[in-house]
Amino acid sequence: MFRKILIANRGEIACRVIRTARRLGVATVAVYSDADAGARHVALADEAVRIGPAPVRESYLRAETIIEAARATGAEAVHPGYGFLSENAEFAEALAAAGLSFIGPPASAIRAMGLKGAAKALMQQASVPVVPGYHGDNQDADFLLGEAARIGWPVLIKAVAGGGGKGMRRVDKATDFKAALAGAQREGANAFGNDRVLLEKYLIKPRHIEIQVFADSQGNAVHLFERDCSVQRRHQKVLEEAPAPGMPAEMRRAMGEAAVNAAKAIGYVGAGTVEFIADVSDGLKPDRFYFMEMNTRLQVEHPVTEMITGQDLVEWQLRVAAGAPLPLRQDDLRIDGHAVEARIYAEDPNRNFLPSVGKLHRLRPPVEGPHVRVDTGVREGDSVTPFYDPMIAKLIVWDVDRGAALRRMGQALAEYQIAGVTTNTAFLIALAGHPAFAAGDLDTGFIERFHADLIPPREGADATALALAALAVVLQRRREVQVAASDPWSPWAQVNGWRLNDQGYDELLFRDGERDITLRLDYLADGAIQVHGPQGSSLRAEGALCADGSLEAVLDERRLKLGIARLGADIVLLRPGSVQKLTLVDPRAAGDLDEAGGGALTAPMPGKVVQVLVAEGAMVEKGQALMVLEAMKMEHTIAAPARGKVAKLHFNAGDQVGDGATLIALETEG
Ligand code: MV4
Repeated sequence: MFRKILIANRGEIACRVIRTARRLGVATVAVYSDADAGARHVALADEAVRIGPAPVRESYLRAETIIEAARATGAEAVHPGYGFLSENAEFAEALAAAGLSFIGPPASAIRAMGLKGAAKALMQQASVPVVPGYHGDNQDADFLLGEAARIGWPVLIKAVAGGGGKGMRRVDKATDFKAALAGAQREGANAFGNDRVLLEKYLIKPRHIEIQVFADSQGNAVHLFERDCSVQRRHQKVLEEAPAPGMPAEMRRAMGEAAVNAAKAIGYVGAGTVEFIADVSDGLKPDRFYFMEMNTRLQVEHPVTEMITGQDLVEWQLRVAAGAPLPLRQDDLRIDGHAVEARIYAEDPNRNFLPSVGKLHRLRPPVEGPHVRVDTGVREGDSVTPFYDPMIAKLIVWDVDRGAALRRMGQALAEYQIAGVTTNTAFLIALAGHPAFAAGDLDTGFIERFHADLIPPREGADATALALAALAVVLQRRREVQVAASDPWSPWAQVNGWRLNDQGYDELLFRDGERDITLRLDYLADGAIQVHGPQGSSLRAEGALCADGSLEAVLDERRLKLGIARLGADIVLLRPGSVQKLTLVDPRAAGDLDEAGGGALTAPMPGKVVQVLVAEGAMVEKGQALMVLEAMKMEHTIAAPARGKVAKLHFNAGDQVGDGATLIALETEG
């Protein structure tokens, strides 16, 4: 076994690798960019080396710098994690040239799977089923049209160098073919510097089922069963599970065998994933699965496989890279129970999943145990930055069967408390609890089909939430006054809205989204408050702020405990499965918020304007798309918050914009 390894990655996967290395007595070296100097992976490692500024091109993608760090620290091997340099054949070769081991496959295996067409041809030779189509060298448009007609409509055109859905075009009829071909070629050339395409029969109702494989340098290869990753959004996985719901044993055997053959055909060593697409228009059928691509790395979703097999895949990687044989043979491996993983992201489902950057003011994960695992690279107080993937954590649950695992997932998600950034947890709760998902009615169109159920419009605060927010404000004011006062028992140190010749009362003005809500508070003799809200609601509230940042409250006859975060004027209530933000408006400072609320539309993060969709002077409806920004490699649409007139456009297509820059001045009505 290695004595010391360097982890050429950051975030949760760097932390994940360090955990196993430590357990095996292997010393660890982390690398970090300037943005990550205080990051969790740096704190966990035995030593750490700075590799450059925040942007990945200047840090985590710098092969030379990372190899130099490995040499300088005496590391014997490099674990690449996923993303970054993990599937870079030149990096694997450069390590070998520097006398270092790559904890990953041979460069030749990475290359063999790099181009889709060539990979498909190789797989066909190895008797691995591939989608019917054309993946040859002839790229003549008329020839390809003939091939498409032979395959039968609909046909899918794929850029051979494509990935993540880029350079893909569905074509339903011959007259649409050439325009779609040109589009796929253009996208392939722009994104990957390669305009070659292949054609496939388009599968109407596909499921994404992948097989975890492992091979050692002695020529042994096994599979560790399948994962179902069909629930995706724009080619980003959202929920992953193992085993695949409804998978017949015969199909599992056939897919496992095909995946092992795929690995053997390219001389694979280490952890890999063979992705298949299953045509489920007639349910899961043992002869209706096809090779898609092979990921030559450890994947984000590997923990679900670990949970159902009881194996540590990072330990397997380290052993195999150090030259040891696979720890187990195929017959030693069994599936036990069911595991589900959810990716918790700093993003806003109600704003088309726009990434949400900022400080994690409050971050309380569920309690971990045999049923609940949290893989994360951040702690409370850390920030989600625009430089890296905004994933906060992977939540993995295990139970004896799928139904029990999904209930666990719902509970564990509801326990999560995150304030400071917007997250997708409510969306994940809706997904894990959706009846169609529970029924195993999966395919890659699931999220689109059930969009309305999964992303309901944001709900306004109810009387309970308002009373809790008011109570939190009063308790916090009392605490501040008591801390400040020299004599905490002096009448001047009380927060009770005391007025001469009147019962103590107060008014609080909250802003909830676009709604302003005035609450009247009566201070009762016993220290409680009576909160009078809209529509005649009235609740008696008392309670205490706890040292762990939670609020214990009694509302009339109901006892509640919830997380509370105070971020400037915002009060964030964290109740099981719900996050409610209320902004306390200081009536003396009215106007501040009006400016931010209406009028100016600002850039949510630094980026580039790719499209301006309206002209100055145009009347726009609430929700209408006004501008498209590209930031963090994704497109974000800036929409009108209300009906109004575009008074001024501050930027044109192609302009760079800074975080918070005013993009558009909108004159809203009312
Ligand atoms: C397909 C397909 C239907 N028919 N191929 C999308 C990304 C790439 N890895 C493969 N993809 C697809 N290939 C044929 N012949 C549908 C998809 C597809 C998809 C696949 C897996 C998971 C999510 C998806 C979402 C949309 C389309």
